[in-house]
Amino acid sequence: MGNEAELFIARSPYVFGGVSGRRERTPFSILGIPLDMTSSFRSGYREAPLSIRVAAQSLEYFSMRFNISIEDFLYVDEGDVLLPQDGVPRALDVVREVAGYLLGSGRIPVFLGGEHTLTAGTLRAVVDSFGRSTCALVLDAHADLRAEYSGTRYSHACVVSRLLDFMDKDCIYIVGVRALSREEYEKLKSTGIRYATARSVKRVGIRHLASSLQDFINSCGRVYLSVDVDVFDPAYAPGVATPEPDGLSPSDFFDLLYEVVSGKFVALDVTEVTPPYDPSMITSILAAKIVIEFMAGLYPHVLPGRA
Ligand SMILES: [Mn+2]
Repeated sequence: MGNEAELFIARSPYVFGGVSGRRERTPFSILGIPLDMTSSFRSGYREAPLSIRVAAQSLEYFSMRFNISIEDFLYVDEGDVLLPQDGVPRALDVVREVAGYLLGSGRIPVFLGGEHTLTAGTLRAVVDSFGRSTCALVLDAHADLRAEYSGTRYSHACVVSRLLDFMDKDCIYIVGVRALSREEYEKLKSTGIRYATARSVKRVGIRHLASSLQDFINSCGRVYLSVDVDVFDPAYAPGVATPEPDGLSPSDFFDLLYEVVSGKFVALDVTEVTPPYDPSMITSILAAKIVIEFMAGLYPHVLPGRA
């Protein structure tokens, strides 16, 4: 990159899976965003981008689901955003600028969090690039609909409220939700944001949910996929800041991704991995698998002909 945005990126001595591809051969750019400022319970997100990069080394690059090997095209690991430490709004400005630079260069960014709050910066850059018809498909145990939490509007408990600052409620769909206050539940219903609870995912099944998501995606210009890994049951993803029982399984997620991924997807984030609470690394390994399957699923759709 040759831009002032580069001033806000620190190269990492470790790259995702130990390998970084050639820019002209891949549309994908991996960017670490070690934002770690507002956890309401336990923290350590700043270590997640590194941990996910290391975890990727244990995984195969061939996806059986998609019959695609990402080894054939790889990705560029850009490094980590250098975050200013004078508050979340300033950090989000920098995140927005760096994400905007990648999008402006035609890249498909894959953001490694960091706390979920970062989505308010990355998604803003995607809306800057692709306009107000951009949608957010959010996987999260939490509704994140509080106006503020612990005295700040920029808490990881307020992510969807911050998205509503610059997005239409019809452009948001939350999957896997199961942890929210009564006030958030009322707000979820009164705003009319579409959502599928973790319980309903199991009750109606992935195919039924996928067809509902397909209707949503059809109404969107572009789609941003935001995965807060606490959407998974803590049995599968214990290393998160705020674990919440009764969640999705990895199979639920990967089957859903298989059903809905299309050329409308323009970016991914994977947030809330908390390595100090993940001694077996299974949460980081799951996060790395999400990155690999996303790229494998999306790649055939981004070949020539993409609008
Ligand atoms: Mn969450």
